[in-house]
Formats: sequence, C-alpha cells, structure tokens
Amino acid sequence: NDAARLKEDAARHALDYVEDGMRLGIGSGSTAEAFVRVLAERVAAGLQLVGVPTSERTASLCRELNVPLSTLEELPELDLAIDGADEVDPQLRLIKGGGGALLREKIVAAASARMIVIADSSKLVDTLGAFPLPIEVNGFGAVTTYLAIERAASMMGLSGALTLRKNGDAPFITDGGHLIIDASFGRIPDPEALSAAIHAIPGVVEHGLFLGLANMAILADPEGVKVLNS
Ligand code: DER
Repeated sequence: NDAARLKEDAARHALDYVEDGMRLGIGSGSTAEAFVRVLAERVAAGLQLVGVPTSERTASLCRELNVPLSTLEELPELDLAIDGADEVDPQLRLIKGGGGALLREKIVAAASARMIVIADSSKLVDTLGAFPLPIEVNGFGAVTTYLAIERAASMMGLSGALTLRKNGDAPFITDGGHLIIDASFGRIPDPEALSAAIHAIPGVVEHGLFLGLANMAILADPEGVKVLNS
C-alpha cells in the first residue's frame, strides 16, 4: 500500500549513505524494518557491514534476513545509525519511542558518528509534541516518578495526560525491563529545557526527545523524497 511504499522509498534512499565495511546502528519500527529488508538485499549482493540492532525485534528480523550483527560491547563506536521517528522538526529534533525502543535507539544513535532518520513526510512538524512524548521509567517508585514528571512539566507551562503504556491488560515492558509513560503535553516550545527537566528526575531512565543527534532526515512523500540536513 502507499504507506509501505513511502517507507521503502525512504529506506532505499538511505542505502546511498551505507558504505562497505560500515558499523551500522539499525533502528526499530516499521520504517526501520523496511530498511532492514532492502539492506539485506545489498548484503546478499555482497555489501560488507556489521549491524548493531536497537531492539530484540529488529535483531530477530536481521537474523532472519542474514544481516550480520554485533553488539555495542564489541563495537562501542559506530559509523552511522539509521532509524525512524514519530516526529521530526525543521531543526532535526525528534520525538521517538512510539515502538518502545527509545532507550537502545538513543544509546545507539549517540554511539554513532552520524544519524539518518527515515520516515514518510507526514512525520515532519513545525513544533514537536502532537505525538505523546514517551518517557521510559524504572518500575521502582513509578508513581512517584509520574508525579515528579507532572510537576516538572507544569513548572514549564505544560500539562496533559500522562498514560502508563499497556501491552494488553499488563504494563508494557521495554527490552531494558522498564515501563513507559506517554506524556501528551501538546506543543513543546522548548524541547531542550523539557529534556533537561525530565532527565533531572530520579527514576526516569530516558525519554523520546532526540536532540542534536540526527544529521539528516530522508522524508518520502508521493511526489518523491526530500532530504533535510542539519
Ligand atoms: O519507536 C520508534 O522510535 C520508531 O522508530 C518510531 O519512532 C517510528 O516508527 P515507524 O517507522 O513505524 O513510524
């Protein structure tokens, strides 16, 4: 369908930036999985690379498609990370975490010399925040953490529902064993300030604001592919 084709268009365009012998961070979500599928074609055709996956789900798809994998323990510095996003703003600031993989995604993105975002153009927004901000929290004292997030946000003039992400009737548990709170703050005028305020809260493991990490965004729409550079 059209949505799948847009994801594949962006994914194929990203292949142009994957060089032989690269240490590649591989993202999570449906667009990143479209990238894994086209990457696997190139690997089958002889492209040399090793990937570090950002989720168990991406890892199993890579194994299924024979994309060679390693770990950050073996390769603590990567050349390039390719990942999706839930929102991208004109400064290439991102909201990620819709798929619950934000912690490893951010660690891998930060370990990479460059990060390229692949998405359909509907993800491009003027101001971040229409998509609820995923916040990964430790299960210990999670209600206390919830209240602290609410207080920190209100001190910045932000308010909105904070929802514990569920997996059916049970809490969603991340690959890292944590919980996720989705915060519907609405427009976030100062992402850097919000990022710092949330990081200051004990019990918060990480959040889905990716600031200063993406170097490029490859955005596909029916007219073609648009490339934004930082
Ligand atoms: O959860 C994530 O961070 C994903 O990368 C998400 O941001 C994009 O998922 P999608 O490609 O399925 O829209």
